[in-house]
Amino acid sequence: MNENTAIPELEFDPYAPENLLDPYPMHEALREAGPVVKLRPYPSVVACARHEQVHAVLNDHQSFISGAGVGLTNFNLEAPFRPKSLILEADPPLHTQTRAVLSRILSPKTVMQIRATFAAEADALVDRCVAKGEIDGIHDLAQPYPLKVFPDAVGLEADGRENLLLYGDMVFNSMGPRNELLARSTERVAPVTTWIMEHCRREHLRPGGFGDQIYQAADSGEISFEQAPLLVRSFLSAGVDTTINGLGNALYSLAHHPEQYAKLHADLTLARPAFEEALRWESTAQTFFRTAGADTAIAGIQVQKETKVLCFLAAANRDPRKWPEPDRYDIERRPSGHVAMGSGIHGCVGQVIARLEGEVVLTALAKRVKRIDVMGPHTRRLNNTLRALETLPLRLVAA
Ligand code: OVM
Repeated sequence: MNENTAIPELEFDPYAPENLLDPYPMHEALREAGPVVKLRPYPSVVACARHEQVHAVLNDHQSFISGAGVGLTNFNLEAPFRPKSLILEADPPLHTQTRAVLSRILSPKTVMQIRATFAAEADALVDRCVAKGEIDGIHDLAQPYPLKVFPDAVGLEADGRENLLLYGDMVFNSMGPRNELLARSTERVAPVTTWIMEHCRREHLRPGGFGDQIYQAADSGEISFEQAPLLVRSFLSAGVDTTINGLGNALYSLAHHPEQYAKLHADLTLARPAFEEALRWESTAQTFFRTAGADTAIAGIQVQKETKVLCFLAAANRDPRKWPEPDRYDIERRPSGHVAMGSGIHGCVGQVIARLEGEVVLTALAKRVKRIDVMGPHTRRLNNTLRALETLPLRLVAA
């Protein structure tokens, strides 16, 4: 008897454009079908969409490894599209060493040091947006802010930063299937990768910045000099597209919930919770995979070694088993336990920086703007992993 006959199989392709545009009906169907489901278009994958199982998989890094990649491709069976990340696509003990270095650089103490600069940049940018009145929430705010403050903090020169956008798009598309989206974003893979790897070298990094601090860890022997540029690459891969879309999704959430924005405008201490709730409600990273490192089980269902396990973070974040009225964007909900930044040993290492960016941008906005009007339809940039907006026409009504 094949025990896997018990697993419901659904027809959904999570990477089909209609499901990327509006994933929520699919998420509900996947959650309701069972704790573990199969997807007809991806026969070698098992998927979890309920909070309990997504959380359990992410918190069992021994059974569900990252070293075989956190996308659809199993790197034990197929070559990765780039040398593996030393933190994202690694398991202990390697992961433990590299994570220690990055988490020290991206620490709460660092936040104290950069907070004033990050807040001043947010104030200046939001001032310019308010002066314009009508803006594109993505191109005028959500995109330029992280593209300025984070590479500045890493210590990257100003020229060529558009490469970071192209690279992020590519990295997050590469975690899905080899579809049209991946093909289009990899058309320019060679020059973009060359630019990125060149800018991971110490001579391109401002002394004292986050990038240089990785090389300081090599100076002290904590990591090797061969590892340093690949760890800088992790900053450049994960630090920009994620926060751009986190901010974009937060603007979208607030613009479409004027009563929630009014609460934020009246009480600036809601800036952080409003950003957090946007992460739950519109999860920037919709999906991550793990790989069964040995024969194991999820919710009592057998999962064979090397099976890819698709975790629907965004579905877990709207699981009614976990959240009352999950489809409501409610900035007074304290959504602790959401998995938008993962969970367990691989949980977002840059989370304190991401939350700082969210807090200072929403605070700057709420201070100056009494109402946000939606001026027309938004458009989406489809990506195999990210929930991303292309345009978000808004009017900012000054307070
Ligand atoms: C990395 C990396 C790339 C993309 C995402 C990510 C969400 C990490 O290169 O380490 O974390």
